[in-house]
Amino acid sequence: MLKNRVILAMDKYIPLEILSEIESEVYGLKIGLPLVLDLGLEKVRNLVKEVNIEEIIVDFKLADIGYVMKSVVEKMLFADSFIAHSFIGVKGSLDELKSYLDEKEKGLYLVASMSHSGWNNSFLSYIKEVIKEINPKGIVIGATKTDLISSFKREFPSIKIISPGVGVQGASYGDAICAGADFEIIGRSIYTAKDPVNQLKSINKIIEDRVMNCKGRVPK
Ligand code: BMP
Repeated sequence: MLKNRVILAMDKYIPLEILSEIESEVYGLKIGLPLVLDLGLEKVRNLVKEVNIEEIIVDFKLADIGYVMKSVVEKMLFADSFIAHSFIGVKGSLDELKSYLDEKEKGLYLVASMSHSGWNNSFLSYIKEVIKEINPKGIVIGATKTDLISSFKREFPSIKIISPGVGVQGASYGDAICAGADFEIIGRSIYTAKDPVNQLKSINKIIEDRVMNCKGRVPK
């Protein structure tokens, strides 16, 4: 049985009863800014406390000076990891955030290439330099860019790739994993479904079937 490959993007409130049924079907839970603005930090913290999910990732896509990013994450240490942009550079920014998170034993993900069509890849070589220097736990690459996923996997084999853009945004379930991603981030296709639990189960089945058929092509 393939281990869970889905990170549920929670940008909207999902009741605890549903989350409890989902927890064994997902690898991670990604907390979005809209959810925190809707519920307030305290309610999000309490909700997260009640669920048993391997990795809780806070996704505010931090892009600021080190001091301010630290001031944000220190309020959310109930999470296991945090997502920041990489284009902001290292000195006085990501270097400070990374050492703070290391000290707290928390993970950092950096955005490498976004899923939407307007994302400009001209800065890719700079972004790779930043990734090399920071050596984050993982990177975010849109599932709509499978060639990039494969090339990053070859270049940074030990860095986890998490990939959004699946379902509503157009990529097919399993595409990113076949290209070398570790996890697919899926939000609306699950939480707007009439029956999110069964929808997630069907998605997991599709991913499992797809991965069985692409196995030989997954870059080592
Ligand atoms: P959905 O499956 O509903 O399209 O959600 C995708 C999730 O992934 C959202 O939380 C969004 O913030 C995030 N995301 C994305 O869509 N594209 C990116 O390039 C990076 C992201 O983090």
